[in-house]
Order: sequence, then structure tokens, then C-alpha cells
Amino acid sequence: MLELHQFRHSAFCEKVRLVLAAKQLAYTVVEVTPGVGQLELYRLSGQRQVPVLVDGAAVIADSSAIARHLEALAPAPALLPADPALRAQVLLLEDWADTALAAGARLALVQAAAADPVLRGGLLPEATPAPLRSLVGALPSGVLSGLGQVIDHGGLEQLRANLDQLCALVQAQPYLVGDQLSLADLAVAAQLSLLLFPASAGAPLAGRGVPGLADDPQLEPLWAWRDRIGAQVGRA
Ligand SMILES: N[C@@H](CCC(=O)N[C@@H](CS)C(=O)NCC(=O)O)C(=O)O
Repeated sequence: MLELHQFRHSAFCEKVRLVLAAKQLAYTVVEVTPGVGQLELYRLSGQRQVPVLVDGAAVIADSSAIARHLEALAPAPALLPADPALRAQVLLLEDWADTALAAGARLALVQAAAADPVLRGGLLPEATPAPLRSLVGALPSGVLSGLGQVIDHGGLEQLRANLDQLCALVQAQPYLVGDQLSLADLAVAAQLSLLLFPASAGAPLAGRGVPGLADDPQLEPLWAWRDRIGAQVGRA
């Protein structure tokens, strides 16, 4: 049985859940407690980040390494095209989603959460101890917004420009690369879930997102595409 060690609202964990869903693989979830749970994770995997997948004797960290493992374990449906040029495009987009898009989305979310206590509390990993959870909800909004501004070197503007490009792309074609679902779609869709939480995020996050992006009618086709990709693999 596959076992996924995760934070529920981590986009990298969502990427792995989308891959597992696409391949219709059954798995169990272990919610990692921030701090103490990450020490256990370190003992298990030699590093402290989620996601980690345990498959029998194999312990795999990093969403991209996990996606490769699952591709070998369950080759159908193929999420990496056999054609070398298409495959290269998928891997480049996966890396872009995991780095630049992830950084931009995280920045936008931190700023939005600074102004929104519900978002802030809801975002904490499921296993967060109650005292820490109430502390984070109670932090004055100025503390976090100051932080967001210091680390934003044009990141939000670039994020917006990139979302506009993605939106144009998904209006022109159903999938980001070629004419089939690939790991590129899943990696991008997973990061978008930080900007507008999908139904699978559950209350209170589902349907909430970053003001100015999640509620911008111009980006509506992008959110609809993200939901369609989720629905296609059976994750609403
Ligand atoms: N490159 C990794 C990134 C994973 C990652 O950034 N995980 C975050 C959660 S979204 C984490 O575990 N943060 C806790 C920490 O760094 O202590 C992947 O693709 O899996």
C-alpha cells in the first residue's frame, strides 16, 4: 500500500495527489505535524519536507521524484509523453510550476493571508496543534503583510503576467502540452490551488483565494481549466 506523508494544503502534496488520482492508485495519508512530525519525517526520509511517499521499502521525497516513481509503477495513463520534444516541454513546465510559479503563488497567498484571518487559520497543516493554530489566527495583520512586502521583488507582477499567459494558453488548447493530459497540467493545476482553493480543500478554504486573482473575471477561464483538470482525474 502506498502511504503519502503530507500537509493537506501544500501545493506540492496536491501535485502528488493529482498524479495518484490520474493513475487511480489507492493510498493512505499521514498528516505531518509541523515541527515534531518533521523530525519523524527526517528519520524516515533524510529530509524534513513534504511530500514523502512510502512504497514498501522505498521512501521517496520530492514531488517530482515521486511523480517519476509513480510513472514507473503505473505507466497508464502516461503522464510523460514518449515523444522527446513533448516530453521535454512537459518537464520544463513541471520545473517552472515547481519553482517560479510556486514562489509567486506562495508570495501572493502570504500577502492575502496577512489580511484575512480565516485564510490564515485554514492554511495551517491539518495536524497543527491547537495552541499554535490559535496563535497564528490571532497574529496582527501588519506582522505578516510587512514580511510579504519585504520579499516581493516584482514577484506579484510577474505572477500576474504569467497567469495571463496561462489563461491565453488554456483558452487555445485543452492541455498545456500536446493533446493529452500530462504532468505539466497537474503540476500547474496544483500550484494554482494556492490562489483559488478547489472544493477538495474543504471548509473553510474551498472557494476562497487571493483577492484580485481568484475573483478576477479575466482569469475565469484559467480557474475553469484548473477545475476541469481536477475533475478529469476525479479530484473535484
Ligand atoms: N521540491 C519539493 C518542495 C516541497 C516543499 O516545499 N514542501 C514544503 C511544503 S509546501 C515543506 O515541507 N515545508 C516545510 C519545511 O520546509 O520545513 C517538492 O517538489 O516536493
